[in-house]
Amino acid sequence: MPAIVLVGAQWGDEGKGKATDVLGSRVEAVVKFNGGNNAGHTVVVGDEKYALHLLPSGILTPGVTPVIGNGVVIDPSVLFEELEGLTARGVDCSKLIVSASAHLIAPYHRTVDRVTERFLGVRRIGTTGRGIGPAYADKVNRIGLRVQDLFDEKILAQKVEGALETRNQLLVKVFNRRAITVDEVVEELLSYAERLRPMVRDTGLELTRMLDAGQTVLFEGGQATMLDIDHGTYPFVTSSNATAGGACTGSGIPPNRVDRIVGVAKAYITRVGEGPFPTELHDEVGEGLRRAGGEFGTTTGRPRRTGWYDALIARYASRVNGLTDLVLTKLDVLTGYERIPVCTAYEVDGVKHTEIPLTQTDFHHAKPVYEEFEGWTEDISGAREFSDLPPAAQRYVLALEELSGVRISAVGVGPDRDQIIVRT
Ligand code: 2SA
Ligand code: GDP
Ligand code: MG
Repeated sequence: MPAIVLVGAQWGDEGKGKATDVLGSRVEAVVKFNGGNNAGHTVVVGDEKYALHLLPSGILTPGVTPVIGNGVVIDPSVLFEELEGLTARGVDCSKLIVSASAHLIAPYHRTVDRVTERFLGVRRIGTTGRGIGPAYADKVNRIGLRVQDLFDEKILAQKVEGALETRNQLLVKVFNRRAITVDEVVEELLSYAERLRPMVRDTGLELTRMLDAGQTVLFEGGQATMLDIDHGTYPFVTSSNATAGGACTGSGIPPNRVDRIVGVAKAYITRVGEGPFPTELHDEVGEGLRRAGGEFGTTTGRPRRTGWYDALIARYASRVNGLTDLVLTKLDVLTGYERIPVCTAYEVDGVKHTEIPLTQTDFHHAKPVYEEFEGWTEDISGAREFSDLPPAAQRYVLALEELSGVRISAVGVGPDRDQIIVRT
C-alpha cells in the first residue's frame, strides 16, 4: 500500500493526529502537505500527551521520516521551538526533511493576520492568528518568501522589500501601525538559515524515490474538507487545499501514485472559528458534548462549537476526496445519550436538500432534518473488536456507514493509541 492520503472529513479536529500515529508503525514517511502551525494534532501515548502543530504527527514513531512538503507555510521560529520541545522529551527529530519550495511565514504575516481579524470585527473569520492567510496570499501574489531564499541574502532582502511595500501601506495607512523595516525581517529570518540548511531537500524527488522503492508514505492533511479554500465554506475556510488533491500539489507526487484515501470524522461534529454550521447545538446538549469530548482548540484553546453528525457533509467529503475508508473517532463520547440524532437532509426555505446546497447563502439557511438512533449506556472505551460494542453502538456505526457512503474501517473509542477498533 505505497501512498496513503489521510484527510479531515468535517471541519477539523477529527483526530487525524491519532489516526496518523496509529498508521505510523506501518509507514516509512509521513508528509505534511498543507497549512502550517494553525494545525493542532493531539497524540496520547500512555501517560504522555503531545500537541503537534507544524510537524507531521508521524514524527512520534521511531524510524519514520517526517517530511514538510512544498504546500506548507513554515514559521521558522515555531519549527525550531517545536523541534526543541520534542527533542527535550526524547523524541528523535533528526530525520525531518523540509521542502526548499515551502513558503515562509514572516513576522509581518502574523501581524497582518491579527490586525485584519480585529479590524473585521463581527465579519472576522476566526483565524488562529498564526499568519497563515497572509503568507498564502503572498504566495499567490508571487511576492512570497521560500525556504530556499534563506540561502541567498541578496534575493531574500529584495523579496522582503517587495513584500513590505504593500504590507507597510496596509499596516500604516489602514491599521495605524508602525512600518516594519526590511532589515529587522531579514535579520530574523537569516538567524534560522544555517540550522535549517541540513534539512532542506527536493522533497518531491525524495518522495518519488521512496515510492519507487516500494516504501509506504502517508500524506497527512491539516484542517479539513469543509475548511478547504476551494471546497469548504468559503470565506470561512483556511487558505490551503486540505482535500486529497492537495496531497499531490502540496508534495510533488502525481495523482496516479495515490492508492488509498482515508477520511477521518468524529461520531458527531465540531467547528472552531466562524461560519455556517447547520447541526450546531446552542444549548446544554452542545455544552455537554464539548465537555465530554474535551472540545477546545489544540493550538489556541478556543472552545469548539459542537453538533450532531452531518451525513451530507460526510457524503460530500467522500465524493470530493474520493475516500476509500473512513475512520470514525470519538464514539465513546456519545455514550449515555438515550437517542442520537443524525442529520440526513437539510431544509432550505421549505425545500429539502440531500446534497450540500449550491450557494453559501442557502448553506447559511440550512435547517437540519434529523433521523434518530437508539443510544447506549455501556462504557465502550475498552472495546477492541467491533463485536465488543453494544448492539446499539454497532447499529449507529453501521447506519453512519450507510448514510456516509463510505466504509468505516476503524472506530475510535478513546484518545489513547490503542483505543481503536480496526474492522477487517
Ligand atoms: P487560519 O488560521 O487562517 O487557518 O484560520 C482559518 C479557518 O480555519 C480554521 N482552522 C482550524 N479549525 C480547526 N482546527 C484547527 N487547528 C487547531 C486545533 C485550532 C485551534 O487543532 O484545535 O487551536 O483553535 C484549525 N486551524 C485553522 C480556523 O478556525 C478558521 O475558521
Ligand atoms: P486533529 O487536528 O484532527 O489531529 O485532532 P485534534 O488533536 O485537534 O483533536 C482531536 C482530539 O480528540 C484530541 O484531543 C485527541 O486526543 C482526541 N481523540 C482522538 N480520537 C479519539 C477517540 O476515539 N475518543 C476520544 N475520546 N478522544 C479521541
Ligand atoms: Mg486539530
